[in-house]
Amino acid sequence: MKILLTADWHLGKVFEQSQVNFSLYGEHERILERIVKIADDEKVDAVVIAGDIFDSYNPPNEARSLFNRTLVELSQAGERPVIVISGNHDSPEGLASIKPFSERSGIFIHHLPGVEILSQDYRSKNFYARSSGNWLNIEFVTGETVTFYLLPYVSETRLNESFSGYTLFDKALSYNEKLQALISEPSPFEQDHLILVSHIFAEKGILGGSEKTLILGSSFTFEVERIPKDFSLVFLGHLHMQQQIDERIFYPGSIFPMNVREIKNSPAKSVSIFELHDGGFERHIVEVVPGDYVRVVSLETIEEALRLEDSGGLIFIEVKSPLTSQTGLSEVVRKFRGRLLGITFGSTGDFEDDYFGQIDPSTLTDRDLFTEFFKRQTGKEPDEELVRIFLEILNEVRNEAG
Ligand SMILES: [Mn+2]
Repeated sequence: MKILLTADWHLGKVFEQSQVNFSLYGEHERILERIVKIADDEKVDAVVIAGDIFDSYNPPNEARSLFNRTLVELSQAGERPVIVISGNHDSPEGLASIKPFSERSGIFIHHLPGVEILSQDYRSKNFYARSSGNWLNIEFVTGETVTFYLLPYVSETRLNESFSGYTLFDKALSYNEKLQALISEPSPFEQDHLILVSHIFAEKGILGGSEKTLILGSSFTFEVERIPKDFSLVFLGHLHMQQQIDERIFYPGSIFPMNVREIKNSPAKSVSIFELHDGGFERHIVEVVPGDYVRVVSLETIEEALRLEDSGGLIFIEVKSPLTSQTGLSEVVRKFRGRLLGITFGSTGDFEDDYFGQIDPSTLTDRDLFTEFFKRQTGKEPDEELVRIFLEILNEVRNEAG
């Protein structure tokens, strides 16, 4: 059995710190087409998408359409199971809104733990799927069976809500212990392969550079020794660098670098393909973005940018001197039209001293938090009117929430 693993699509994303507001939509569209082609060429039996489908709770409509279209293509008219969980960037209810249609097309979305995955069993020519709580069991006509334990990202508050009255939950348990209790329940199915799918920051994992901090109760990471040995494979989303944590735990990484630091850390992006057989598996990765397609160049002056060789890919330019020539800038913008992710002057576009990494956000005022966030997203200071409107809306929301 062959499974394609991907995660962290972040559809609807605008490249961070890009003063030119570079939307990644066009890139995403091409990459997802490539992923569909890889799934078909490799003849994979199932596809798993491990969270952060969208970049925000309210993604643009074009991002939603792209997601829906891609799901339909991946599912091969309901003959290939496609499994989706929500990540910390996804609105669980937003993802769940297509469930009434998707579950009748062999597309299985798990948006919150504790909610039943399927409202009814699903049968196609190729496979039979049924669920029990967070467990999804798939039996192929070849006789091979796989059970997934799907653990979508969930905040501690939401976790406590979805399990109020659940005897497993001792309120005094830490978040790490609660997740461990959940995944330690025995599978109600019989299967050849048992796979855990989640969206979490595993201990020892390496950050790509644009992941939003996950606070798991009092800790930032999930201790991987808590994962029961019964799982032969663990498929994770959240970390944007493709990596293997130990012999059975894998992150496929994001499908595109989303800020300067991620380009510097790992410009190449891929999906992972697992071939499962009796007593083991093999994995190989297939590139969806080559390492030389996206680059950051650091220059002394804007004039140097005009002499740069054009590689045909995307470029982020950091100019060390301040902007002196408006004409030079327009010429650079013209030269790289459609492929200039951003350009900074007088400093690097990369926040070497990660503001949020060094300061406890809870000690900041709403104004400072918003200003920092805005600078991070757009590379410039918000104007006073925007800050005022933001604070006004924030107060309204707080008052409504009572
Ligand atoms: Mn992510």
